[in-house]
Amino acid sequence: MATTSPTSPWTGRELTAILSSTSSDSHMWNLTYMQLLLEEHGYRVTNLGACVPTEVLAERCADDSPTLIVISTVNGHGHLDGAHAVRRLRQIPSLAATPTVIGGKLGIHSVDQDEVRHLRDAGFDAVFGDTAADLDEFSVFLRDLAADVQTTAVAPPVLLDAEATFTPAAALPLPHQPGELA
Ligand code: B12
Repeated sequence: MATTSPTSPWTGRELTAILSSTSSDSHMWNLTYMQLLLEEHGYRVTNLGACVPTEVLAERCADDSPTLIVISTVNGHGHLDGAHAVRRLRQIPSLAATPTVIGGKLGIHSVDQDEVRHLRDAGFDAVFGDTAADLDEFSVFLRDLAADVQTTAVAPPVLLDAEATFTPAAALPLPHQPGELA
């Protein structure tokens, strides 16, 4: 089914997301799930897949300048690999403020507040766990972000007074009279 991404009449920006696993994580169904969720929210998703080297993630994000970067991880190393990845992303000036989140099974404990704090300190804007409540919170985050993007006006479009300023090409004086160059 063809889908269109919402764009803002003010910014003309499309909602795009880069979705990636961490460098060590080989699980894939989490990525498929997150891709579908993001698409439901109107994002055009580039899914980089599993075991993505940090430099590949950084390069792709720098090239694409996405609206949002989402790291999904479940193998238990996310609190370490994720922190490493986001520190690298934040070193790139154009990605310093790009909304970037991580979620899934971040360690081997259900929710470890030390890990969450560590990931926030490393540079993530939001950190989510693996429960249904986390998915709900993430959906709220996505809606808020879409609303922000839609209302961040670069400049309102200036509507010209068409009748006063528009001169049809046919009414402009020709540089040469017809037949003059013949
Ligand atoms: C299938 C599977 C595998 C397959 C993966 C095949 C594939 N191509 O994907 C194989 C056999 C390869 C595998 C390997 C390993 N696995 Co495995 N695997 C599983 C299993 C059984 C199911 C995972 C799955 O597909 N779930 C379906 C998806 C849709 O759900 P999900 O992954 O949980 O994602 C949800 C949430 O996490 C959350 N979420 C995820 N990302 C994000 C992001 C955001 C922003 C948000 C909001 C939410 C969110 O939302 C998703 C939808 O609900 C789980 C156990 C389980 N029942 O979960 C273990 C499990 C994930 N594996 C585990 C482990 C340890 C491993 C190995 C390290 C084992 C080993 N010693 O080799 C390796 C990993 C190696 C590596 N380099 O990563 C552990 C992780 C331990 C932990 N974190 O506490 C688990 C939990 C099993 C266990 N109970 O011990 N595994």
